[in-house]
Amino acid sequence: KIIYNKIVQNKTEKKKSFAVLIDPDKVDLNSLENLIDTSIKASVDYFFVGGSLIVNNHLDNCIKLLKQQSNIPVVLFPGSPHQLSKHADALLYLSLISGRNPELLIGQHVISAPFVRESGLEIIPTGYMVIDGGKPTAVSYMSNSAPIPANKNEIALCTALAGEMLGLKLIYMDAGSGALNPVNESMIKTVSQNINIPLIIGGGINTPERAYLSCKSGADIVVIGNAIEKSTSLIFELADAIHSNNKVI
Ligand code: 1GP
Repeated sequence: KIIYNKIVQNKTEKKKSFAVLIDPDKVDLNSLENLIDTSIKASVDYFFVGGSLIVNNHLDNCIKLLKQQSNIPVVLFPGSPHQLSKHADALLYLSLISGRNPELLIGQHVISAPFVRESGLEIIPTGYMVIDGGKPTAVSYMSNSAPIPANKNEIALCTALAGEMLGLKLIYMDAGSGALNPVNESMIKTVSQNINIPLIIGGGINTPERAYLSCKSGADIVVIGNAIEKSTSLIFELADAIHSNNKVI
């Protein structure tokens, strides 16, 4: 449990982490080299790899390149059970606990269980919660279930608590890729102050300010995809904003 133990240790030490999200459908291998290089220089903590659809077959090649060119841990964040690669370090084993679609709570897990087990990946059981980010995103459409309203902190809290008590090891609150509004600070505070497992926040975080505030409110890991796809050099400012929390204790 190398990756998970590290995440827990960082939480205990109040160290905030930055995960760069890579959608293998959206990067070509040349721009990926540049992204890896920048991520190393900016001290990025994790690569998360996944997307709502993987329509090309870049997943394996993309992960192999990440592993060849850096020591940054590669964590799969799959949009479907087909998105598996034994070359990664760990798998966020997502159950969509904010939704009421049994397929995404347990159905797909049953079907893919033997393959997941065989992959040899470190499995991290994760309660995945989609929060309304102000516009329809791929995840709300693909999951066929409603997101948690952005102002319903108590629903988010009870969902996260239930996930923790069911034995899940991480909570990931996601406003959806390209969300207009990231998960708001008061919801992050409410949830983070009341659970013991690490909290991941993503979706619509496109400025260093937003990244900083998510951490300050209680996120342990901040995930950023879209903003980086638009400007690789933004990685430096985002990393500074996230890691600057580590100096304030
Ligand atoms: C989406 O949380 C991720 O699942 C990241 O979202 O692409 O908006 O950064 P962005």
